[in-house]
Amino acid sequence: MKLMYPLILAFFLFYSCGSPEEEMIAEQPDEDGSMTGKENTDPAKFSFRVDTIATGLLNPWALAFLPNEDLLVTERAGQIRVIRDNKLLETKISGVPGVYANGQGGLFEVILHPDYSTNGWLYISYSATRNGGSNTAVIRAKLDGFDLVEREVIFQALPFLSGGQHFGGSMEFDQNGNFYLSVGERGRRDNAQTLDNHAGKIIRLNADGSIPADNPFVDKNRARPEIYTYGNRNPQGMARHPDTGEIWTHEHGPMGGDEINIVKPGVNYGWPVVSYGDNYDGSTISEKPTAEGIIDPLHYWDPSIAPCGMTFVTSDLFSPWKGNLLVGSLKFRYLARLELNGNEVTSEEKLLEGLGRVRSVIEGPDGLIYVSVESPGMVLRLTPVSD
Ligand SMILES: [Ca+2]
Repeated sequence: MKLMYPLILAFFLFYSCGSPEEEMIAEQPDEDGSMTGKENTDPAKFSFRVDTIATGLLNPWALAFLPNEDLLVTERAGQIRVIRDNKLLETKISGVPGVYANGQGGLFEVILHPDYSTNGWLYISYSATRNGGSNTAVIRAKLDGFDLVEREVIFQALPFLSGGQHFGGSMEFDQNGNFYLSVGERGRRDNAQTLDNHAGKIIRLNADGSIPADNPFVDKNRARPEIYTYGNRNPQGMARHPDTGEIWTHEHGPMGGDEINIVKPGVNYGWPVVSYGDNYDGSTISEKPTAEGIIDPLHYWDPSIAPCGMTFVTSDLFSPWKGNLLVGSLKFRYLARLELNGNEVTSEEKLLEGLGRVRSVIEGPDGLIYVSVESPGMVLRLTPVSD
């Protein structure tokens, strides 16, 4: 339990003195892997330090660096906060759209357009509400100081539905400038298999919200033309592969069926026709986990980890992890480091165990890794330490 002691100690240090800058050394596990239960026999060993750079956040969700090095943090209830020089500023961003902050709904991600430095567009996903219902929406806007200006709703998932389940909300751009958004099936599983609604889908748009002419269902009767994939349950993580440029996503499955998939046009990912998981009451969803016409996940978690947030490691500072995939676990409160061989997940190591529900993970422009966690709400930074 070598890892846990410094982690717990750092927690108490933090709360007893209130400093935002408490540091600790999180050492790599013992050779036998007993601390982490990881299965890799040749672990990418090196030490890193964990700095707490902001605390007191309420359900922090996504992180995004601006070119001026300000770090934006969304809070689920509907605020965008700013961390500047490792300090959480009191002033909040104004002009954030009103959100349906109930259940799993609220303010989700903020990302920058790939050409942000020239066009200034930020993309913000959230659950919008109308007539007592809600569904996932995206605005784009520009920052003028602390104000969001030139706001445009570029997408609204339909229909508006009651309840607070499964909004998705993860966003990414591909290398051609196409925009992707995940929308959960809103707790109504059959939505995911019907193309007349946006729930349980990956959406693909041009950067201005218009519909790409080569989307797979643009010519199909009664299909929403924004749909790119279907049969998705509740994806809350999306990342562009640094070499292939493909968009990877993961999704919350039922009990024992969280998945990683690669986003491909027109594909049916199976929910709820097939799943590797079972219903939470133990009943069976599908006798077989695969079926003809449905693409198998490239990885699934059993037990479910409740994945949220995802990034590929590209930083030279983390060279032993280069090409790995980092995924947050809300349920088991750790950061998963997945080693890959092509599209195959070959091993998983658990990092940052026990600190909180890991909501998101990004690489900063400084090459360091930034993580947001809930309960307690804070932002952490991982820095390699040379021995
Ligand atoms: Ca599936």
